[in-house]
Amino acid sequence: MSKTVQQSIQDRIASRNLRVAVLGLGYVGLPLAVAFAEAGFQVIGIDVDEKKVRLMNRGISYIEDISGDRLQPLVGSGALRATGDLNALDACDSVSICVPTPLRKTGAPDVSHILNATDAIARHLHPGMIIVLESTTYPGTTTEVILPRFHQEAMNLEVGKDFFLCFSPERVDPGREDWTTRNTPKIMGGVTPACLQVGKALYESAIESVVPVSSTEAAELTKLVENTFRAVNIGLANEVLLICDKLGLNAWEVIEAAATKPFGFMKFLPGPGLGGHCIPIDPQYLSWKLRTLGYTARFIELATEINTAMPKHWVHCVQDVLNDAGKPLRGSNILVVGVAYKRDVGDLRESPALDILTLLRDKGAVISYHDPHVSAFTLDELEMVSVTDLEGALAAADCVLIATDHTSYDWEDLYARAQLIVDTRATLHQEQDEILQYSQEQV
Ligand code: SAJ
Repeated sequence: MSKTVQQSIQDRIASRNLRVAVLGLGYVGLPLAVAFAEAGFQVIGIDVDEKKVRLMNRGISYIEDISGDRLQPLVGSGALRATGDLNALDACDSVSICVPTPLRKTGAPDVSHILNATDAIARHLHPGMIIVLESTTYPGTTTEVILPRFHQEAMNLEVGKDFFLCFSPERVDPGREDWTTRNTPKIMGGVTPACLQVGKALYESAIESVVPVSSTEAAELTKLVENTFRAVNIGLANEVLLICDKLGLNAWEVIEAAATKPFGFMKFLPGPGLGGHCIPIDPQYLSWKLRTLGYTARFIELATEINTAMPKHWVHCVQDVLNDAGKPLRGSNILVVGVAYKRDVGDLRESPALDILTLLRDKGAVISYHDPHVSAFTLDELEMVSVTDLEGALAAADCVLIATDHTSYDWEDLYARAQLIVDTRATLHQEQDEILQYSQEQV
């Protein structure tokens, strides 16, 4: 009896006789392509960005998680190559989709990159193909958006029998060394049980632990719950700050004290707001989907309301400390220290520091910034360049606002040089063992 398509593809996975494609070679796709190549597969990376394709084919890594020493041998041996040509999908047996899923200006999901990838794959869909969507998206995308396009293009092929369709959310935290693509447990959901079996067999060959769930919707929601959990708890930490302001207490002292409880508490800290390409975005995918079903995800809406109001809160703090010193905000020199969305990265995406700078500028302040990881950027057509003389800038500033607590700063020295400080990260507090009583003007 001839083998079923599933048996045949699983045998080829076991013998590494499978041509694997990764579509989208960013901070998710490149490490995944390397993981499959290191597991013994022939891998082709596909990206519309010809610069990424060129660098990868020269064995030059543009992603901090992957060193050139790891990439070069894989490219040199031919195990891994990159192309911009989507027709390469014709010769591929599996394709993992790792494309961006941002928000539109309206706040609705932008799945255009997923649609482009889907249409390209549909044109090359053939028996035995495994398709795994990794991009974070709302529950239902795989079965309501991707699957119908495959059926339109290839009516004769049946999902779960002739081809296999799964969702497996990415869990890459750029710059992290302890949890990598290979050792971070990977959720996997299939459109059918056979899809799950095949997708799990493929990913288990390159990733240490694959956690099956009952459907692609469950897998899609799992990822959104992970990051919504963070956004809501960060929102709570920010509300604790607002509560402490009302009570004349220090939020960091209270939260650090609560964190001494060895069980039943997880520490999140107040800050300038919510930045990054994941945490501010992913919950909006979930709340949007629920709104289409006539349900309001109140925790998400409330956390969003609090987190997005934090930049305005901190600008009011600047106005208050200047006012106490008899200075108007208008015309005052305000130096923002750290603009990246979190410490020790150079990523500006959704950074609340940008909102703070815009609010300060709109109120007539003379703004400048320093960030060792961000040399320059454009703020609404205004070219911003990091000051080079930090000491001089600290002395010249009427007020310093600390937005990002890069570990390279000497906070004690910075505090000594600044006239007035608004510290959205309570940096000095983090450096000292015991919990110190802070007067409010230092926060
Ligand atoms: N933030 C706070 N207070 C906190 C923690 C974070 O204000 O207690 C702010 C950060 O400054 C930043 C934003 O929230 O602006 C997001 O910070 P994050 O630590 O969540 O970092 P991300 O955005 O890089 O989140 C990624 C996510 N990884 C994936 O989606 C695969 C997230 O799930 C990880 O938990 C997180 O990294 C991590 O733990 O580093």
